[in-house]
Amino acid sequence: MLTLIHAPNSRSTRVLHLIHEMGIADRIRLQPVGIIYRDGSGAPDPANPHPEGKVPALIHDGTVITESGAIMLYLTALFPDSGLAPAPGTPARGAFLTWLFWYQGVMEPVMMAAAMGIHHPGLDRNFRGIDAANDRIRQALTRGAWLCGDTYTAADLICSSAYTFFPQFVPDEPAFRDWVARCASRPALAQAKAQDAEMSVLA
Ligand SMILES: N[C@@H](CCC(=O)N[C@@H](CS)C(=O)NCC(=O)O)C(=O)O
Repeated sequence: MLTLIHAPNSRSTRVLHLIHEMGIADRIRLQPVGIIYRDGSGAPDPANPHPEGKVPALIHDGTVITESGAIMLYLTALFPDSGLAPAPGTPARGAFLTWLFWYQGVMEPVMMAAAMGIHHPGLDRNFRGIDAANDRIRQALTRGAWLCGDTYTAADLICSSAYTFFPQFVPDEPAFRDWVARCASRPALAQAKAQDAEMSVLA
């Protein structure tokens, strides 16, 4: 059995979005949990099996998978016909894996630091910064409409989510703005948000 540990309007909404993109909502049980939100509201939930009390977590027959990118990789591999990930062995697969790991290891920390106004030469040397991160995406968008080429994948979903959290970092350039807007207007995202809104009312 597959269970998504989820809190409405949080990082786990990205996984809920992916689930709708993949058309597998009927295969996954949702377990809403409480978390502490960025504004300090909310509370940790003793029923949350995530080892740090965070979301998202995916439980597959008792195995706990955490980290949004790892969950996306796990689900797209488990349901390979869903069309949200290039198949292993294809040229786009390398780009896909790169984007997922780059997002977790570089982009999200860089965005968080920039949003909080944290600057340190060591951080800049290791992670570069928001301009370098934007540049990587900019370069990819000169090669295709989406990060892995001509097809929308989970890489677009997760990388664009950072700009939804922090729209101030979207460069004022048509190709960039258009990519963010196309990612934000996916019907599956609207479905995930509607489900979140329903859950928030019930909470
Ligand atoms: N690196 C993790 C981050 C998970 C994370 O920080 N989730 C937030 C929700 S937006 C959370 O659960 N916060 C509650 C807490 O820190 O206690 C991922 O990408 O899945």
